[in-house]
Amino acid sequence: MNRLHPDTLPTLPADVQRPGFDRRVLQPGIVHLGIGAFARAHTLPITDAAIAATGDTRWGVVGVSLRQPETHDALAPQDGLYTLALRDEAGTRLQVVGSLLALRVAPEDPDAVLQALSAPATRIVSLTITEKGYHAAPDGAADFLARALQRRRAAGQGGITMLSCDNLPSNGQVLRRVVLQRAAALEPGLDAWIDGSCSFPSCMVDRIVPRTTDADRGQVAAALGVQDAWPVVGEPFMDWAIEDRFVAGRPDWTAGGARFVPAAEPFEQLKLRMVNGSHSALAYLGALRGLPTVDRAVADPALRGFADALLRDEVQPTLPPLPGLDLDAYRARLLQRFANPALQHRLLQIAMDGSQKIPQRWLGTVRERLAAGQGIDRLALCVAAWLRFIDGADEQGQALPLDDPLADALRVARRAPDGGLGFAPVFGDLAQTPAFVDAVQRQAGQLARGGVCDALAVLQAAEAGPDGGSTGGRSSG
Ligand code: CS2
Repeated sequence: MNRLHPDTLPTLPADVQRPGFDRRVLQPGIVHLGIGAFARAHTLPITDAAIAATGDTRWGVVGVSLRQPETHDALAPQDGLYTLALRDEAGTRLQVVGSLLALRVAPEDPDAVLQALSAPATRIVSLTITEKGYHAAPDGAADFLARALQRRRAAGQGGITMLSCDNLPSNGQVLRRVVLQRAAALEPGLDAWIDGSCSFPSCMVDRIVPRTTDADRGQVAAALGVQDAWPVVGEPFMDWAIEDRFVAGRPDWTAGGARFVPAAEPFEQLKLRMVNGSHSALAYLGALRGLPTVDRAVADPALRGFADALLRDEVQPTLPPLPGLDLDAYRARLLQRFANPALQHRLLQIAMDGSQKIPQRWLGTVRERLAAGQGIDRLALCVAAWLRFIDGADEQGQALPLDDPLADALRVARRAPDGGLGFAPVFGDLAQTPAFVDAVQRQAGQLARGGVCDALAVLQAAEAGPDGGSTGGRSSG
């Protein structure tokens, strides 16, 4: 079978969307750090749409892998072309994405990465490096950025925009902090220059993108009639709310469905607490029950009911109002997205890196509710389920992998008398908050006695009780 390549584009079936621009005249204006599945299913196709709609050819993308060579090795023979497959129960829509012009692998050629970042044509550096990528250690993304900005400054170039697209609240501020910290360690005054000439807008990103499987590769090849070694699969839904603070221009991403907003934080809170918060809840509770995927978890009436009530009663009341947003409709649509049977999104993929995800997904909500004297029973069950997950086995005794940068420390913390609640990198001051500790211990006891099923049933019974349950703070009837 032929390979996907510019030369084989004309052979593709007519219903496969192709790049709507001439790739040969595209200039590299964006460097993307962390060119994994998410960026290739979200940021890049939206950039394709912007280039096609405006004819502005300054926004080709150089993709950088910070660790593994696989993406480079798979896409170099395809001249950067790859397929995005958007799937739901209605079917699959295929699109060949054209904005990825070149790939670099940091461990193989760090200088090529620095060259791309400091090239005069580079105006934006976007990042999807996951939650654990935001540190100022001398081998991470912040270090590459600081060293490239040092070169830019020395060469008399202007500033650039650095755009974090990771699932962190105020992700632009988080990125700014680690880049400035790294810069200050490199050269006195570099941090001040960066802060004065560059910008770090925050943004909220949303699209479910499961890890690509061999079965996905087989299906895409069968539909295309050519082999694509590195396609990516996602849901049709997409959202991207970006602060419009770009110091050296930007593509018109609205052409691909993005929106520019004065402040991203309310959108980030909404998305992290609703989408990611319930995702992680389903991941740990579902994995303990031995379920494989998100759609299977929400097909379970007790788990679906739990996720619905968690969002409605405990999460929604903490969210700031957003103009035109109907939270109940958002929640209903979210559960529908989770039910998408064509995604096969593994619970264990979401369960990864819990120590890096849980604070922004659950614990902000917990703190606000406790401060307002409100109940946290469902959030407490989520925390208890995560702690159980650390032990490494589901309720049938099947092994559950603990894939987390703090795995060893978590296993040690789990053996303490408080069962892990004193683990400061995750829980911080909450370990000294009796209302939190009591609520989690109660749910942990329930889990230990009767498992997930019983814990869900007890909460459900409390909700159905005469006082409408103990969680309080319902946003709507
Ligand atoms: C998921 C997210 O893996 C995870 O932790 O919760 O990747 C989620 O699918 C996306 O943020 C949805 O936008």
